[in-house]
Amino acid sequence: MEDRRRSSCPCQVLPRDAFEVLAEFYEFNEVEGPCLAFRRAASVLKSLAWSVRRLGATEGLPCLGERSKSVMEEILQSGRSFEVEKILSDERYQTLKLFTSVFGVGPKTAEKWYRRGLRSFSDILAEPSIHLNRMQQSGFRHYGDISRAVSRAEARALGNIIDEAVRAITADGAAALTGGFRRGKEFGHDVDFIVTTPEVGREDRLLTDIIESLKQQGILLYCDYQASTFDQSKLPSHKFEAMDHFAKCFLILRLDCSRVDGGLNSVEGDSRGWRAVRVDLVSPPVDRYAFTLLGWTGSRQFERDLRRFARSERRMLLDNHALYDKTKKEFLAATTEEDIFAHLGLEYIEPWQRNA
Ligand code: 8DG
Ligand code: MN
Ligand code: MN
Repeated sequence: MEDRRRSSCPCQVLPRDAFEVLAEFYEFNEVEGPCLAFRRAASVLKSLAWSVRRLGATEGLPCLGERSKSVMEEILQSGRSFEVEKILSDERYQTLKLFTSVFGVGPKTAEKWYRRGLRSFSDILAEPSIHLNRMQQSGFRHYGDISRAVSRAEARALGNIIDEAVRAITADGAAALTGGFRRGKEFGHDVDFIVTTPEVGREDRLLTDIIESLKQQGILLYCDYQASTFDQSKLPSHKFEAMDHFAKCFLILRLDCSRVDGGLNSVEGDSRGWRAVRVDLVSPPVDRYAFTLLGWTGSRQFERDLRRFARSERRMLLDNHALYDKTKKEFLAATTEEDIFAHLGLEYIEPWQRNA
């Protein structure tokens, strides 16, 4: 055993990747505690400027519990983790991972299909009793394109398309890039924008008008529009929930090669002349713009940590809609992200520093 370990390539798996696998395993099994713990551990390692070579070096780092440490120790010693390898070779894990990689397929649907004995995409597509909803149909149709990363040049081209659409509708409207690209990432799984108009109450219409314009241009491949359910009298949510209540839409757009400097980030796409890309748009009332910008810039882990800090250190509730001071029993207004950090008694944190 020892010999085999020593002769194998060291560090086959990075502790961070191992934690991601473990987190996902628990997510598939709907066990939230360890799932979040491993996510947090992965995120702490990601934030380090150095790679861990000795367990001792991790002393003083937050969020590394006993289990994370023992997995890390095994990996540092042998280059692998028995538990992670077991998960990776597990048929159920592999199948759920494959199924949830389709747009519109969450862990519950994936589990249902797995239980029915389905193991591959062709199994699903050949099964007559399976009804795919519209989102899943698009997910399969554009699977190759939307599983491929979106480049910064493609995000910029989409920014121009959304910007043009907004300006054609209202001269004082604006579109702002958010999500991973605002944090400086070079690649993303989608492109996220906030669209606004200075006129409070006009934002719902703005979004439906943009969708109409994209349809007219013949580039709307899929659209899931959700009208606003925002209620300004409600306190910010205690729980971290990724979903917010503003008008928003989850789209698949057709991006033509000719619009992208340097071409598309796809091999077939270039010969076809276009590729499909996932785009998210959210349209808050302008007085909530700063909260939405902060919320949609992410990362999800950063948002979770910031909300936890607000609650436990400041007795304040923060979400994508508002900031509420429980001591003063009042909402704190903000027109910029700087205002929100100031209310929280924090120095401004640049988007590129929010990649937790
Ligand atoms: P990526 O696309 O490059 O993979 O990374 P990302 O840009 O950080 O992730 P994302 O999944 O696009 O989410 C961006 C932010 O948007 C993230 O912090 C969570 C946030 N978000 C909300 N509300 C909602 C919502 O209702 N749906 C989705 N999909 N994301 C939301 O705040
Ligand atoms: Mn994104
Ligand atoms: Mn998104």
